Amino acid sequence: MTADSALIVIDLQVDFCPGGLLAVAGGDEIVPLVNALQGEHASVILTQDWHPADHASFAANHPGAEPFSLTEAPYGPQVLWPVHCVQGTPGAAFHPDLATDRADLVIRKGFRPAIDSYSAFFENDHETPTGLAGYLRERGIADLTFCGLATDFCVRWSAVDAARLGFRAAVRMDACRAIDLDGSLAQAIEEMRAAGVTLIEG
Ligand code: VGL
Ligand code: ZN
Repeated sequence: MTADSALIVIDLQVDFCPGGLLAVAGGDEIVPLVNALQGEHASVILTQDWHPADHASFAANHPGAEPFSLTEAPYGPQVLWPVHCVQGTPGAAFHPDLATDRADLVIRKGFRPAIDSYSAFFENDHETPTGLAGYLRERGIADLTFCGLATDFCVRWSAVDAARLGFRAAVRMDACRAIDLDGSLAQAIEEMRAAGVTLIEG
């Protein structure tokens, strides 16, 4: 363990686990490993997908649109999701078995109604910052390991942005699970590698 290393646990929330509103297959299986990995890092940071009910990423807020269809948002293509992780609902809570006591920071994202936020660093316009990069730099944390849900959306964008911002970025693939929508997992792997993210199979 180095003093400048952080484990960043992405969106390990009830709605992304089996039984939830946007369930990722096997999402709950990673919880014990994620808990164990916390002991290998000086700092632990959790992200929490945290949408208002009128969020623009919900298919239900676009009359006639099907969940998992694509729309053109002002900032680019956007998948329309089933309603999920609505602020204050049980589905937005962390998985009940996730250890949260060691977290130094919980960063919420996706709270602006008009824009989605996959990455822990930027909203989906790729320019509105969440503040996480500044937090890490001020603390001198340079070495980031990502895990959580989902590999091909929020983990992918977080890790790619981290590498582009100059952090050392690794993903523990065995502590992630994917949605895999139209080849999105293969594309995510290719993009993370191209950005210089280290993929650890565990
Ligand atoms: C996520 C879709 C919508 C994720 C969040 O955490 O990967 N995916 N919101
Ligand atoms: Zn979301």
